[in-house]
Amino acid sequence: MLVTEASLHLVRLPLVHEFRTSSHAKKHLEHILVRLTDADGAVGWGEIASPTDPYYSPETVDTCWLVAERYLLPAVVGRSWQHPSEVAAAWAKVRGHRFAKAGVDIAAWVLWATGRGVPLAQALGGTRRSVVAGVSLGIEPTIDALLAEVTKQVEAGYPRVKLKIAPGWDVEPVRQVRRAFPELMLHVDANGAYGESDDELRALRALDEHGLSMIEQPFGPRNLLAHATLQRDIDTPICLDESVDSVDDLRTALVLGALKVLNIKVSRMGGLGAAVLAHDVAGEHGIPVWCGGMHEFGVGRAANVALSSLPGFTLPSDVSASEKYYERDVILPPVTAAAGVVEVPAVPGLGHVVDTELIEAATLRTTTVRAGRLAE
Ligand code: OSB
Ligand code: MG
Repeated sequence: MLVTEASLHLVRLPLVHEFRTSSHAKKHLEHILVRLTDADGAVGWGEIASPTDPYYSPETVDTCWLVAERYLLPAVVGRSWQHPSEVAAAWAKVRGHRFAKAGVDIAAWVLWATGRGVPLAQALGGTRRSVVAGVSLGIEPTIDALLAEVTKQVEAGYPRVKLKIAPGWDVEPVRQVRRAFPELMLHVDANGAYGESDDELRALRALDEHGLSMIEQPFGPRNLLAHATLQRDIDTPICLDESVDSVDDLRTALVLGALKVLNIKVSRMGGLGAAVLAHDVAGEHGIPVWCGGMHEFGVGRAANVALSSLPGFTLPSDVSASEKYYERDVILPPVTAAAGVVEVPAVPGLGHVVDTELIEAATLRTTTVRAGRLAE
C-alpha cells in the first residue's frame, strides 16, 4: 500500500443536546477528519476526535492539527507498507499526541481493510455481529432534567446508562436515578474530578451502596495510588479511562490493583492497533473492557463499533446512535441502534459511505500533503 496524498478537514457539527462534564459544556464539536488516498485512488477516512480544549487530555484540536500536518502525514505519504502497524511504527518517535495519531491510524486501517475487501471489524479480529451500546449522560441543570434524560434513553432501549458526576453532583443524583430505575445497569464517570479530601472520599464511598456497575476515573490521570486505595475500600469496580494511555500504564495499574474494568478509547490509546493490544492484555488479566467514546462523528463512531466487536468487549460500549448527538452525521447510513444494539457492518472497509458533500459544507479548514511535502 502506498499513500500518495493525505488531507485534514476541520469539520464542525452542531450537537443535538448540550453536553456538560465536570470540566466543560459543549453545543457543537469540531473534529479533524483525515483522508488517505493510495496510488490506486482508494480512499480511507479517519477521525481525530480531540476536544477543542485540553480538559480531557493535554491535546487540543490545534495541537492535533499541528502534529498531524507537520509529523504524522509526512511520515505516511510516499511510504509503502503491508500492514497498518507499519504506519504507526513510522511515527513511533513522536511522543504522546495520541488523539492525532489515532485519527491517521484509523484511516490507515480503513484503507487496508478496504484494499483486502474485508470489514474493518474483521480486520481487527472482531467476532461479534452486533454490539451492545450504552449512553453517557452529561451533568444536567437539575435532577429532574437528569431523570427526564435517563427516562428518554431507557425508553429508547439502551440497557446501560452512565452518568457524569463531579463533587457536589454525585450521591443525590445517583440515589434518585437508582430509586427510579432499580434494575438499570448504571455507572458513573468523574473524569478525574475528585481529590482525596475527607468529604470527597466519603462521597465516593457512599456511591458503593447503589449497585453501580463501575465508578469510572474518580481521581486524576496520574493518581493510580488513589484508585488502588479506593478499590481496596469498596466493592464497586473501579474503571480507568484517562489513566491508561498505553499498555505500559495498564500493566502498572494492574500490578497496583487500581482497576477492575478498563475503558478502551481508540483516541486515548493512539489508534486501533494500540486499542486491540490493550484489549488483549486486559483479557490476559481477566479484566472486562468496553469501548469509550469521544462524541465521535460517524467515522470515529464506526471505528468504535468495529473495535467493540472483539471478544473481550463484554460490557456495553459508548457507541450509541449518531442521532443522539448529531442531526446529520458524516456517514451514510448513520450509526443506528435498535433497543441498544448496533449491528456491525459486514461490508468491506468502514462499512458506511462517507458523506463528502456534508463534510465539504461543514469544513472550516483543510490542508493536503502530497509526496511527503506540504502542498496547496
Ligand atoms: O470520559 O467518557 C468520557 C466525552 C468527552 C470527554 C470524555 C468522555 C466523554 C464521553 C463520551 O463520555 C461518550 C460518548 O461518546 O458516547
Ligand atoms: Mg470517561
